[in-house]
This record gives sequence, C-alpha cells and structure tokens, in this order.
Amino acid sequence: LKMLFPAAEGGFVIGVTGSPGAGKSTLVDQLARVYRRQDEKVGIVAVDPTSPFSGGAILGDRIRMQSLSTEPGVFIRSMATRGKMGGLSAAVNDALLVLAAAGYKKLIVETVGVGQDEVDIVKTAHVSLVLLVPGMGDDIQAIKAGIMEIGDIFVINKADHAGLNRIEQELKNLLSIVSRPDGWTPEIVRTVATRGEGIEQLAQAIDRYREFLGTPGKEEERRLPLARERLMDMLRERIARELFARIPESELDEYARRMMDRELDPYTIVEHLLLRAGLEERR
Ligand SMILES: Nc1nc2c(ncn2[C@@H]2O[C@H](COP(=O)(O)OP(=O)(O)OP(=O)(O)O)[C@@H](O)[C@H]2O)c(=O)[nH]1
Ligand SMILES: [Mg+2]
Repeated sequence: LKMLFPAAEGGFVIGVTGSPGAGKSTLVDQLARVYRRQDEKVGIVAVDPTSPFSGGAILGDRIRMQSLSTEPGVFIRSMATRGKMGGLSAAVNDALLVLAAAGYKKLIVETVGVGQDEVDIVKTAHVSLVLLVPGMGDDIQAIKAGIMEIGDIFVINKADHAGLNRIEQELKNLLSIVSRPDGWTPEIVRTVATRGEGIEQLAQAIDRYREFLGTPGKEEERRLPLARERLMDMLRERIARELFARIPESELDEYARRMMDRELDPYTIVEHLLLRAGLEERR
C-alpha cells in the first residue's frame, strides 16, 4: 500500500447510497457503462450488509452486475460490513487505493445508507450520490436524519413510478433550508436505471461537481479535513492494537472482576493499564 499510494493519484471516487432496493446496483451498472464508452476503467466496490445467516457478503450485487463483471476494464469487488480489522471504511479505502493504482480511475462505491460505517464511506468519496425513489414517504425522513448533509447530487431513481413530483418537491423544500458551507447547491437528477434513462445527465452532473471541486481552494476545503480524519482513524486503530497487544486478556478479566466487586474504580484501572503499557507517564 505504501508503494502504491503515489500511483493512486487521479482516482475519482463516487459514493452511491440509498435505501435497500432503491436501484443502486442497477444505477452503478449503467453509470459504469457510460464511463466505459468514454474509455475509462471502472472499479466498483459494493459494500454488502453482512448476512445474519452466512456471516459473509451477500452475492446479490455481483449477480445483479453480472453482465458487467465479464467486461474488460471493469473490476467489481464485494465487501462485507462486519469483521473488518480497523473498520470497514479503512478496508474500502485500501481497496480503492489498489484499484486506482491499477489504473481504474473511476471508482464507484455502493453502500446501503444505514449505519455510521456507510455514512463514513460515502463521506470520504469525492462526490456523494444519494438515491431516493418516489412513493417512499419515510425515505425522506431517514434522509433528513442522516445522509441529507452528505448528498452532493440527489438521484430520484425509479422515475417511472408514481409520486415523482411529490418527492422532488419534498426534496427541494429540504434542500432550500440547508445551505452548504462550500456554496454548492446539490443537483437533482431523475433516472430510470433499468432503462438507462437519465444516466448521461447524471454523469454530466458528476462532471459539474468535479469541476466545482477543481475551483481553487474548494478541493482542499473538502479533502483536507477528510485526510486528517483518515490519519486520525489509522492512528486510533494502531494505538488501540498496540495497547491491547501489551495487556493480557487475563489481566483485563481480573480488573473487570475487581471493578464489578467495587474493589477498584474504572478510572484508576485505566490509569494503571495505560501506565503499564507505557502510554502514560507516572505522576
Ligand atoms: N421500475 C424501476 N425499477 C427499477 C429501477 N431501478 C432499479 N429497479 C429495480 O429495483 C430492484 C432493486 O434494484 P437494485 O439495483 O438491486 O437495488 P439496490 O439499491 O442495489 O438494492 P440493495 O443493494 O439490495 O440495497 C430491481 O428489481 C431493479 O430491477 C427503475 O428505475 N425503475
Ligand atoms: Mg445493490
């Protein structure tokens, strides 16, 4: 990863999020086709919710995007949401780094828009697409609660369904009350992913946002805090790993028991453990 890092320059990450079944995979498939026509190599990382039954990634996305998976110039990888050392977004970031270094400069990440992990992933993308579908009143509520802030472009997919104007109006109302610090006004694009309608327009909206990011100062304004956050995450993970490597499980159990018996308070225990691991100075 260290060696690949410089070669990963120029990778442009497109995050796609939305409720289960909103049409994300279908849309990603179509968008990848648009990029293939422009002769761009496309890397796709689909973050599958971990199945409670198999404990692994559901293969649904790969099956749905099967038509693409045999296409040269397209690489598809599914990742499960749980059990990733150092967190899911770290694992996704690493995968994107490898893909970008291998020349896949258009990178698409699909995640279901629930949970902090997903929000983190989409946040680190260069551009974030939030998918909505008509006729889901609750959907917009959920959006309001979490992912409203992260959408650079809102896609109303399944525009062939009833209720299109209603959801668009609701979305416009919501967008009119939030003003972004960077001055960007999120665009709204209508698509029918199954028929490939609106996908060219979506690609153009993405290009416009990319141009906006290219205006002096903007990219840095957005990317710098994210780079900092990424560093902090990696440090946090590394420090925790180092720390736990120095504290035997049995000792943790023993301290937990003494805490439970009110023999020792947790504040003192934490100080002891940090001191023992050499991460705190004796006072
Ligand atoms: N009518 C209509 N159906 C669509 C459209 N886009 C996708 N679908 C259908 O919606 C269903 C779900 O599509 P997916 O692309 O699998 O949705 P997803 O958001 O990736 O689903 P998860 O990954 O399971 O969260 C499929 O049956 C698609 O064929 C659309 O624009 N119009
Ligand atoms: Mg999907």
